[in-house]
Amino acid sequence: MVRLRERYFVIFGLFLIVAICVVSLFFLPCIDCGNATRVLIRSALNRPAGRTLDGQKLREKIEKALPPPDAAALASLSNAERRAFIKKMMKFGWDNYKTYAWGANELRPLSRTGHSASIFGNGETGATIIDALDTLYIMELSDEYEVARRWVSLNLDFSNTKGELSVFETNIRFIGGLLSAYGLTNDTMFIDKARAIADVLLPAFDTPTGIPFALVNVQRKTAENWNWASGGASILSEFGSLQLEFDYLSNVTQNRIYSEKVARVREVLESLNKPDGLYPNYLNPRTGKWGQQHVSVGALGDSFYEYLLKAWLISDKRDVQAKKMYDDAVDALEKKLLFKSEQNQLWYFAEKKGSRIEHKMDHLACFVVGMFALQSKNELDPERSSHFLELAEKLADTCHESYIRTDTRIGPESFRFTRDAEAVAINEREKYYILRPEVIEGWFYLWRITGDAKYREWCWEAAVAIETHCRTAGGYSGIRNVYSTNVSHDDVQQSFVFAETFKYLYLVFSEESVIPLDRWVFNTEAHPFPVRFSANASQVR
Ligand code: DMJ
Repeated sequence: MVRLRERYFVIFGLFLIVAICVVSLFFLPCIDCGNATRVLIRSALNRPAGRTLDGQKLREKIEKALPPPDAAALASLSNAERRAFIKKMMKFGWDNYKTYAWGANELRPLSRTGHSASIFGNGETGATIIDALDTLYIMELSDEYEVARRWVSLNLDFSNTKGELSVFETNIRFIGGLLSAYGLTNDTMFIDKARAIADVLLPAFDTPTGIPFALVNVQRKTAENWNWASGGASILSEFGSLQLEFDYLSNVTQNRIYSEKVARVREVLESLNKPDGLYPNYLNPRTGKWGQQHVSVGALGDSFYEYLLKAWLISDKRDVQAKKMYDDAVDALEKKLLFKSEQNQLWYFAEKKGSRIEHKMDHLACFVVGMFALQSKNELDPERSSHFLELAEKLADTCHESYIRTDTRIGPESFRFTRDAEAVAINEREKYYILRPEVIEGWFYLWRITGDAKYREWCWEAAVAIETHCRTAGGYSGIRNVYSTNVSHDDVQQSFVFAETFKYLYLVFSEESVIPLDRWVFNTEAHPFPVRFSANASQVR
């Protein structure tokens, strides 16, 4: 009898110890959250009776529980090691895409499935593969490049795509990516693929003015504009960012049809009256009249300005009309939209809506840093050259401030300037980061052009922040709020992280002879094209 009671005591004691251990897991401090098992136990215990565990949420918790990289160890890496680290980032994102979303446009790294934004229409057209091709090649990830090339050769085909394709996105990512792969390798398969896609886009140009519509329906061969765009208007950054690709395509196919389309767009833009010298973001392709008077160097305007400068550069400075239009446009922008913050005199570009100035700068608008740096390097007039270098450096500093004023050390989608705020997001919906490149892109150009090590260091800090907060077990993801280190991932690995973000980072830690800026011009998706379209593979590195 006594023995039996002792046995009960021992069993009860053991049960108590196990129970205490399990319950104590709830009270450990959160810094110790890097243990997936504990998160699993917590989730399982939290599960309401009779309901299945929410797989998406659980996965998100496990991803969050990945141990952060050792910041001190990363800070002490040599340049060669940093370069190798960026290459590993590229490979990690790529391997996950290949494993979970091969052939889809993009990867959902938490759900581990394919993803397709509406800009790509409704088809499995491998946007990530095309956007990554040239970066894989430049990074000498040869096996990955060969697999990607094979997919393009056997599978890339837009003819079955349903729904509406964005003309701009298809041009900069697909035609741009394929032409750049051709420029780097001389592999003519890429030209055939690029031409087939460009032909799918041609119905967009059938408008009374020649200014293209934004969207093409591949099956119906019809085109239209975004229904949200000011009274059926086309968008400046979209129809203004076709020239580099279409001219290059005409050059390599010996078919003038593509350059004629973009020459017409240039002609119309040149002839229009510009209010105060500014280009509004909306233009009606039927009437040739400007729509809503919204001017910005961020979303809806950005790469139009970039392509004017780059059209001049890629022509080896022969396209003087492009340079004149560029000079006039940026002079007007500077005069009307460049401001300094009240607190610390940070320089920034605001936006204009009608007669109202909105003191907001987009992450996208930080691309002007790279544009002005590139301009300054190529300016024939020394005064203009140093003026635009100063502008580039001041704006680079502002974009840097937008990064270092967050808890994640990654900048938000848009940041504002008011009496109380400086280079920070105010609206909740402007706090996200979707793996965009523009800030790193600007620092890359300034590093190449000035040789000031500060820019390379800023790039490294951004790379470490991306690794810390955007890497999940299934690939890289955007985050919803850069002001919280308790990150919430948006579950999208954007294709441009391969085309742009990883490429610019890799180039920052490479020799200048890898894609030298006097021989290559990057399209707005960071796909390099040879100056005067004449380079070949031997000029890459
Ligand atoms: C890219 O597709 C291009 O850089 C484009 O010009 C703007 N948006 C994305 C990246 O942010």
